[in-house]
This record gives sequence, C-alpha cells and structure tokens, in this order.
Amino acid sequence: MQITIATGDITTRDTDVVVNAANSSLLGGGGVDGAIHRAAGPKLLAACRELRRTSLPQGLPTGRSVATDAFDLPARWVVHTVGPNAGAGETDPELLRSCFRTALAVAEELCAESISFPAVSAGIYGWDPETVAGIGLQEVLAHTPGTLKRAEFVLFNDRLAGIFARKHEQLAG
Ligand code: AR6
Repeated sequence: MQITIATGDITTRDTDVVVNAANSSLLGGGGVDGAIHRAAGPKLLAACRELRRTSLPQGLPTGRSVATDAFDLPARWVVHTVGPNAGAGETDPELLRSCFRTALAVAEELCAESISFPAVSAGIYGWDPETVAGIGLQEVLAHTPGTLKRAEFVLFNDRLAGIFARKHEQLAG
C-alpha cells in the first residue's frame, strides 16, 4: 500500500474514507471530530444518532470503528474510531493499535481504495504523537490490502507531519 504523509485539514481530502477521531457517544466533539461534523453537515450527526438508536445503543467502545456516509465531505465515507483517552487512564497501546486496525478493516469491507487518517488520540486524548505515529504506521505497513491501495496520514501542522515522516522512514527503511 502506498503511504503518504501530508500537512493540512483532513476534511478537504477526497480519499474514499476519512477516519474520524471520535468519542464513544459518536455525537460529535472538538478537534478533528468537530471539524468533520461541521464540514460534513448535519446529516452526519443524524446518521450517528441512527447508529446509536439501532446497532450501538451503548456507544462505540474504545478501539472500535464504524462507518457512515460522508455527506458534504469530498470523501465517500467517514469511519469513526474511538481512540484511547490517556487523560482517563487509557494507556494500553493495543487500544490505539485496534483503532487503526479496525478502521482499515471497515474500509476494506466498504471496498474503499484510499483512506486518510488523523493523528488519533494525539490531541484532546493526550497521547504522545511519536507513539501515535509509530502505532499508526506499523498497522498500515502490516495491513494486507484487499481493495485499499493508498493510505494518507493528514496532520494538522508541519511539526506533527515531521514526526510521522521520520517514523515512516525508520519503519519502512
Ligand atoms: N484535520 C487534521 N487533523 C486535525 C484536524 C483537522 N481538521 N483538527 C484537529 N486535528 P483530536 P483525540 C488534529 O483532539 O486526541 C474530540 O472532542 C489535532 O491537532 O481531534 O483522538 C472527540 O469528540 C491532533 O493532532 O482527537 C473526542 O472527545 C489530532 O487531530 C476527542 O476529541 C487528534 O486530535 C478525541 O481526542
């Protein structure tokens, strides 16, 4: 799979899938979640409410991923994942690994060819960006692609993008 590291706003990407760093409620929040909901429009919140009413009455557990349409975004689908919250004691790297792995699996179920990830858990949820870069890149590098051909990490600033680019060089050799 081709991997790119980009600086910018993930809501502008036209990959088939944009991954959202959501919370268990799926009902929106700050950070990238807020940006995605603003850009996708109110139908995204309605779709998330419908998921809560039907398949996820207790919300989406940490480390799991679920898809909705992307509505007004250039992407086709939003895959919502719930990163671990370090501030609430969720420091098990397997939880973060699971976010990337389940998001990739959901994208494959959708027959997506491209996917964009933000730095899940590296903002409000307080994880060290180096750790997020390592885990995210390892999971994408370890993924056996079905339909997926391309993965992007879309970072909000050049400092974060530098961390991801250096980690990519280390891991991909
Ligand atoms: N495009 C790309 N990256 C962004 C964007 C954007 N438009 N906006 C922010 N980031 P965060 P978390 C970066 O806090 O740590 C929400 O309230 C940001 O700089 O969005 O997983 C949810 O509802 C950081 O590097 O997600 C949850 O309650 C990265 O995205 C909680 O925050 C992730 O930061 C999730 O916290």
